[in-house]
Amino acid sequence: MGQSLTEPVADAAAPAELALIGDLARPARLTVPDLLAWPQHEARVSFECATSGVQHHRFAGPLLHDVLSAAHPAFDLARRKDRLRFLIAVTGTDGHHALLSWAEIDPDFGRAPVLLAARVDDTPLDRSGPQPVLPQDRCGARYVSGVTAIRVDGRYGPWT
Ligand SMILES: Nc1nc2c(c(=O)[nH]1)N[C@H]1C(S)=C(S)[C@@H](COP(=O)(O)O)O[C@H]1N2
Ligand SMILES: [Mo]
Repeated sequence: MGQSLTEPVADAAAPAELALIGDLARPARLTVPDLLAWPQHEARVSFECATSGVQHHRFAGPLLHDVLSAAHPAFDLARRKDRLRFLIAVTGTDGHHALLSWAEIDPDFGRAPVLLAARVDDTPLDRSGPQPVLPQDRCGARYVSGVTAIRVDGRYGPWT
């Protein structure tokens, strides 16, 4: 079957878009250039891949915590215990999927300096999409490339 001319087709020249969705008062669609609006951080990291060995990269971009906080997660910022139920689910173009917890990146808890990279080794990620950078991860599996969606989810428990 041929492709219909009226069907929307992904435009390879268009900047990749990331959807911030879930339990957010201000869900958003962001491009990689949009990520330059937040304070930029740099991280030199190495991580191991089971198939390709140790990789070394220099990433730059905002803190994931800053980007997600601007989308106003549905918790009371003044109440620390309220945040502990929230998960962050990151999805890539190919369906690769990884979870973080909110507490992991929260300055009051795990304080992991996780970036949402806009640039790797001086190459902008405008076309491929942003990439989470987890300097404390020994393995590279959560460096999801080509992120299309980040879902903040606070529906976890308590179950009775
Ligand atoms: N979208 C996507 N991102 C991904 C993966 C994947 O399969 N899909 N594999 C992960 C794994 S297992 C590793 S180790 C790193 C590998 O990074 P590299 O491609 O720079 O070697 O990418 C991670 N990011
Ligand atoms: Mo890997």
